[in-house]
This record gives sequence, C-alpha cells and structure tokens, in this order.
Amino acid sequence: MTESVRAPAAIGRGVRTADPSAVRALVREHGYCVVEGHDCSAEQSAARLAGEIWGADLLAAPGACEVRDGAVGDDGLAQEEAGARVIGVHSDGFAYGDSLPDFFLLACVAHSDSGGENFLVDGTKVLADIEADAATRWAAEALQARPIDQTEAGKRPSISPIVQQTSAGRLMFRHLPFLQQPCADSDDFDRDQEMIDIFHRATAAQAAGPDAAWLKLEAGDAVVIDNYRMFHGRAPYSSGDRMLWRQWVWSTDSAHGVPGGPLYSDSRFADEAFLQLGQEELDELAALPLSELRLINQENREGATLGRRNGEAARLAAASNSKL
Ligand SMILES: O=C(O)CCC(=O)C(=O)O
Ligand SMILES: [Fe+2]
Repeated sequence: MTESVRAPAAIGRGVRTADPSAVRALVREHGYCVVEGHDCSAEQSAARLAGEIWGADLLAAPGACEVRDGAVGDDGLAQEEAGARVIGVHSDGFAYGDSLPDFFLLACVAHSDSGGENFLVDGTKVLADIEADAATRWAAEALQARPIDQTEAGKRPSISPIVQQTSAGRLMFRHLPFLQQPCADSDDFDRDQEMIDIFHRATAAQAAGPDAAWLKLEAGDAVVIDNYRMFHGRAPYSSGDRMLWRQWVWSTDSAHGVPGGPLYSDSRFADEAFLQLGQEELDELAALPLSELRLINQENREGATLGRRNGEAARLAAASNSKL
C-alpha cells in the first residue's frame, strides 16, 4: 500500500523551468513540471501563473484553495496533526466526476523543514505494468471498458471506466482507492472488484518503485501536474507551517470542459444537488462562509445513494435472496 512509500535517500530537483511558456511541452513529456522563481505568496498568483501557461487555452482557473494537511475546503480530510500522515496517491477533483480538472498547480508558500515531499505515479506506466503481466492483462482492457461507481458521495455522479480517452485521444486516468467500487448493479461484481484491485495494487507498486517521481517543493516552487495522467501523494512532515496554494485548471484539452455551477479549487461547490439551483441561489451559496457550506455538503452527502459502499451490501442481499 502507499503507506509503505518511503522517500528515496536523495531527492533530485525534478523537471523544472523558470519559463512559463516552456511548461506545457514539459508536462506533455513528463506528466509534471516545476516552475521555479514564481511569486507563490498570494492566492491570485497561482491563477496568474495558470494564465501565463495556458493563455487562450485556459477555460477556468477558479479561486485557489489553501492546502495544509489536505485542502481546507475538501470533505473528509483531517485538519488536526498537520503533516503526520501519508497522503496516498490520488487524482484531484474526484468530486466533479468525469469533469475533474485536467491539470492543477501546487504553489508552495512555505515548505516543511523535513519531509513533506510530493510523489507522483504515472498512470500510463501503471497500465503498461498491468498489460505486461499475463495474469492481469485482461484488466488492462477492462479498465477502459467496464463502468464502475467513481462517485464521491453527494457529489457529481460518475459511473464510468477508470481509464477513458478524450476525443483527441488523451488518456484520462483516475485513482482514489477508497471511492472506486463496482456498480451496485454490475453484471459481474466480483470481476469488476478484481479489476479495481489489480489497478490499485499496480499503482501501489509503482508508488513504491524507482519510477515514482519524488519532489521537495520549496517556497517559490509551483508544480504543474497533468491530473489525467499522474497520481500524486505527499510524505509526512514535521514542521507545522507548510502551506501551498492548490489551483485547479480546466483547459481546452479536458474531456468535458468546465463543470456547471460556481467553481473553486476544492470540492465545496461540487454537490450534485447544487445543479438544481437557479443563478440567484448559486450566488447565495457562493457567498456563504465555508463553515455553513460544509453543513449543506454534509446533508447532501447523507442523502446520497451513489458513491456509498453499497455495492457489497446489494450483492449480499441478492445472494441471500437467490437462496430462498
Ligand atoms: O500537501 C500536498 O502537497 C498535496 C495535498 C493534496 O494532494 C491535496 O490536498 O489534494
Ligand atoms: Fe491532491
């Protein structure tokens, strides 16, 4: 599992440039790139950098979110004991389902004295590993064909394959082990579960192996990540004041463009229920303090059906019915 991930003894500087106009080509080649020497201190500076990188191809770079131990506006991320845990590899923006941001930036305001490295796993390598092993080869195809439930409870529904392709042929992977599950009504629940397990095991092996990219961001570094291709995580750290701005980006290369409703660089506005609201109500929502919004998020989560661990329960119920 990713919890066994260890930072290598020596961490290089990674793929980097000081030139925003060089970023897209570097990210296309390596899946990520660090921009150095950028002023990362203000929320707006991350959006400005996104504008310099994508220019007219930038569809949206909404308000940047403060990241301490996880993102301040995401559901379910611990705020206490900052830095003590590993954040396992994941894709950002799951809450938007198939409309997740296609890129994002982490702009480092303050780094930790020790630890706090980011590590990156390349989804294309995970898929290649699955394909290379005769025992798991079947799953490489199934991952691109079998829809599963990738919905975060209460957020935008996503019943779709783990690996998809945009109309231009760009691969779109997603990785979040505690959410990805077979559909409750799957016609082959066990095989879908096995496919998902193969994908998560192969990702964990990549995360622990020599191909994982390890970075130690320092104040003034902003890493730009292809969120369709790379899964990212963070090693534990000890000093408490590490802080990054997270900037989600939707570009013209995204599969479905910008999702509806107000946007922010975390999941606070991604509730499915918000899609039913008119503009006036959306404006009111956008003006709410985060603490009040969280209560609404929680209610919506409690009322959700998709994205719950209901697949197993449904299967057990079906199995016991068939014995009657
Ligand atoms: O702290 C970091 O470096 C990244 C945290 C993260 O991945 C997240 O909040 O989604
Ligand atoms: Fe993240």
